[in-house]
Amino acid sequence: MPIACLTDARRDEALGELAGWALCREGHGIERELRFADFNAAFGFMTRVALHAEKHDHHPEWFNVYNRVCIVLTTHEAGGLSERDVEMARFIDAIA
Ligand code: HBI
Repeated sequence: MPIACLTDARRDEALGELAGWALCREGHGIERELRFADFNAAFGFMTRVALHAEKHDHHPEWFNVYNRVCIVLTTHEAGGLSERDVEMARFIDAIA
């Protein structure tokens, strides 16, 4: 089942709900940088996201150095942003 790309209107609506996220990749992705108390806290966060990603078959593109985690969400199969990215961003915001 192909994954639909968000319409521009839905993308803008979703971004309005996702404080801290910004468009990237020429509008095909969203990104956020998170900072934690230390590396352990950052890695614990990444572990929770990883389990969620596996459960939902939707995985972040991310970079971690010490307490900093930089995340990009995009949907390769849709060639841009999909509802899966919105759902993953909401989950990340809820546990960050
Ligand atoms: N994760 N972010 C993201 N985007 C995808 O398109 C994607 C994924 N995880 C697994 C997945 N697609 C599979 O359905 C295959 O397309 C790799």
